[in-house]
Amino acid sequence: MKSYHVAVVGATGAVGTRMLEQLTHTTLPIASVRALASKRSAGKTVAFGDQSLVIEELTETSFEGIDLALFSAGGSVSAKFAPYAVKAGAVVVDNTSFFRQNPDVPLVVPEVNAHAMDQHNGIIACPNCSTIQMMIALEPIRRVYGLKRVIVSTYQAIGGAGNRAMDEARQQLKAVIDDNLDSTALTAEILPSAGDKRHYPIAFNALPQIDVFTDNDYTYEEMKMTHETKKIMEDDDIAVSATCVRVPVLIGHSESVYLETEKIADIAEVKRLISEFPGAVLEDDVAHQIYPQAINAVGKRETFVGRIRKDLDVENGIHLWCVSDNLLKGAAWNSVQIAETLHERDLIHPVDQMKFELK
Ligand code: NAP
Ligand code: 12T
Repeated sequence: MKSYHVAVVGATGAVGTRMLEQLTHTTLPIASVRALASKRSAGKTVAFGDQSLVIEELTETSFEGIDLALFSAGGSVSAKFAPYAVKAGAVVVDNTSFFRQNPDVPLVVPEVNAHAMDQHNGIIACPNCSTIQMMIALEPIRRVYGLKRVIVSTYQAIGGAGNRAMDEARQQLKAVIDDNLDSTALTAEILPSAGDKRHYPIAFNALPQIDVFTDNDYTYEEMKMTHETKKIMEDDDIAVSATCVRVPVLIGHSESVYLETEKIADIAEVKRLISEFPGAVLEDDVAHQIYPQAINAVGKRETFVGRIRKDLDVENGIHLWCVSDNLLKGAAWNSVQIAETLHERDLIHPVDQMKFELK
């Protein structure tokens, strides 16, 4: 059987370390793993199961002999280096937002649209964490009842913003508790968005900004949910408006989702459809106070769905709550699952024609 030489770009990061961990529990036949990161980390080691991998600095020539490259080192790193990986004959699974809206790049949640990969051009994009878990909750409903409209509010974990954001949050939380500081007295350097001008404390706070603002007063994170839903579900008519909020949770995104179906849905049937959908787990038994919670999703590959109920006024309106480990299904596991699916479909091979420009 074929086995693959795999590279992980951003191997020291919050997502990259989990990619390596997911690769130790994969059906993908692996011949070797190369850990790549910036110059800062070169020569250090990262764990891969009980092995330890020496980190190499990412360069234009890092992909010689590589069949599959998982990228999670930021959009600018993917923009520059993913084309070099494709040129070297690798298939890239990119976890950044850089290629997601490129018409030559499939945007994939394997349970929903694995077929989109069949005609790939060497790069497959992994969607945004908040979009992925919402797709798992909505696709079983959409397939039977159709989907017209979604209004979502997220309660997003700090881990999505990387290791430095998690360190900052831990320090702030500790300072409030141990030193009796008021949250407004804390200093912040990273959140809400490392790339923006002002920074605010997350400890005991809720920040209605993830990523930077676009010119329509929504943030990029919110607009990613809008655009990515349409692309994954292959339907530009689905209306999606999002409000993305960072909360003081380290790992595990939660979302309150309101949706309107085309046909009027039966709630008991919706629960059954979700419970049977791959990657989804129904946790909905309010009589026994059973519903998805972020703390229970940490370390799991599934998306947990509950609090499913009819809108009080709109006949085709449904509310639900969904939770997933944003660093696993939201990033590392969805990327490794894309790789497993590529292998199952025999799609891990060099491309005939280069569609991406080398910079
Ligand atoms: P992180 O913890 O800050 O890790 C960043 C990683 O990128 C580190 O391994 C870092 O290496 C590496 N890196 C940074 N600059 C580099 C360069 N110039 N060349 C090579 N490697 C470089 O961040 P993270 O949370 O893992 O996220 C990484 C990226 O994944 C994000 O920027 C985002 O684009 C994407 N992401 C996507 C999702 C999603 O929703 N699908 C979720 C989270 C993150 P050093 O240790 O050497 O600095
Ligand atoms: N700003 O991959 O900060 O588009 O939680 C994922 C997570 C961007 C992305 C975050 C972000 C992405 C975050």
